[in-house]
Amino acid sequence: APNETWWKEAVVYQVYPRSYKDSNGDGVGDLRGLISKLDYIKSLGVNVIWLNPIYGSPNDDNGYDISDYRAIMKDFGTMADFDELLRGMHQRGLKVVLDLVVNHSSDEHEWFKQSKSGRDNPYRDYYHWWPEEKGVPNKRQSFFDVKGDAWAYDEATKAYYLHYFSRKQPDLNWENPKLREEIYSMMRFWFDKGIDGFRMDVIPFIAKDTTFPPIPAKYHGDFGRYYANGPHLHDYLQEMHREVLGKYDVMSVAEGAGVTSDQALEFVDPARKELNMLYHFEGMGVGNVPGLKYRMRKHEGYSLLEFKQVYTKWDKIFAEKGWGTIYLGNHDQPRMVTRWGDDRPAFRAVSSKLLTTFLLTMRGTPYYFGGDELGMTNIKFDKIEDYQDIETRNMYAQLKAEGGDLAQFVEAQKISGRDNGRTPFQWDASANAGFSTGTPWLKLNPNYAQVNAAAEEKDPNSVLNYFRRATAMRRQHKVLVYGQYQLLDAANPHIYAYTRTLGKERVLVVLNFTSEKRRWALPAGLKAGGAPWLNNYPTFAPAATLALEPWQAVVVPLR
Ligand code: ISL
Repeated sequence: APNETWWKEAVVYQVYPRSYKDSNGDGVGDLRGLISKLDYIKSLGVNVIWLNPIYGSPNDDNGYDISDYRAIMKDFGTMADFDELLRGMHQRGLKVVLDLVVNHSSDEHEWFKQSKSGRDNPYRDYYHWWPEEKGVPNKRQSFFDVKGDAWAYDEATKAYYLHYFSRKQPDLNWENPKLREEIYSMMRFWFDKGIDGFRMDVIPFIAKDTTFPPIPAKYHGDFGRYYANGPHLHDYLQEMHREVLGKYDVMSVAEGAGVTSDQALEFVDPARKELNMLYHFEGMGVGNVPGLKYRMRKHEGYSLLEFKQVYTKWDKIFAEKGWGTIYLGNHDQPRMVTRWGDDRPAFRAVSSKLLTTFLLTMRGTPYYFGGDELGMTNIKFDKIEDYQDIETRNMYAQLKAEGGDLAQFVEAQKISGRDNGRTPFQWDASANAGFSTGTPWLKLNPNYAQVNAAAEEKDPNSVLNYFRRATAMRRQHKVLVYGQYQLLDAANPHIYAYTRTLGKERVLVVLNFTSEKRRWALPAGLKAGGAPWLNNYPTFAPAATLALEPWQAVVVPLR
């Protein structure tokens, strides 16, 4: 296939360090804990590790509020620990991708302290300030602020500063070339240490129209879409490529918040020399309740037809140039099995395996969220006090102030709350699932007695061992990486089926996305040709009409 590169063939494994493994008993995962698990990670057959932010941070938003871009968060360890971690990963042939959070910093960053100290301070223009004599600035919505206002008033200098996220996350001013040079130099610092790439947090948001006009009506209050793709965004990304990315053999992936399918190639068309990949939000929007705030999602599920349409549409975008990504969960999302599969005991393992099959048989680089290889599920807290996440807490406070339906909100968070994907990793059946000897920063899912790595290690049919077979399969068959994707039976509301084709090699993927048995007739001209490469049930009988078990997933070569 043309333009082969390591990051297209990689399986990315996402580690949320806070919840992975605690080495010192303070209840917070750390780098030494992670170091102790590198052999486990290697055994999964993944190639790239993406770590959520590990930098100096007061943790208003679990590290997405950075006070020192060149230091390691105290809770996580030291720079010496990081160097050892990086060496340990490279020794095992694993590449390391860090989070780049440069739409905003922490308000405790030295730049902001300076910036805030006076209107004449040389760092003033590192952030977006609106002096009060210009009047009240046009409304911007803050995602994490109780009042929903992205402009916070600063009494001392009589001006407002912008923060799209919490008030402790002031937005950086990319119009300022000095700020941009600081960012590039910081990126070079990490690349010179030897890291292999960046995942770029809300990177489509960095560019702003600094006149801050009213938001055009066509956005219908959809701030995320308005915030994305501001003026000069692509100039900045091209400059970043010239100054940094183009000088190293590294990968880059944009968190594509607010980016539509029409805009995606502007980020990843190689001719433009910007980024390698982007992950879109359209898949995560499937099944959302339209018009409702607070990320309320339907409990009764989602439409598989819509799901298939979205992933098929996005595959097509990168069919000729650029490269896609595929994911079903991360630290901002519920656990994939709860959201897209069926997390009841009878179906948890089998539907986790089906989702794993989907992720590893689509074109585009899979981003697999740590813990999903065990089939970890949503925690579904009953009490709002159990949530630690600033998003959930603030949305609750806001709803309370508005006199909204709090009980409904708590129910909805059982599906959509971000802490569902952040509970500590379930290593074994001992106290605190072997995550920590102290009190974990977030409660563990009580199902760790059954769902844990040690138990699954011993069971050849576990979700864990299935994931290992799936990564091995993808490594072995380039058709699964580079092969063309063709959707079959588009109108079928229960079955997701497709072929992948590369030269003479052709393979069929059939996924029964329901908890019932289903029959599925192969389209005319297709004939299964041999033993399945992967199957989440013990048997598979090739026939003109397949008899599929609940959540059955098969990958079978075609003749
Ligand atoms: O913008 C959104 C909707 O259009 C949000 O979903 C937003 O894009 C998303 O929450 C951004 O997430 C990233 O940046 C946040 C951080 O809290 C998340 O953990 C991170 O993944 C702020 O840095």
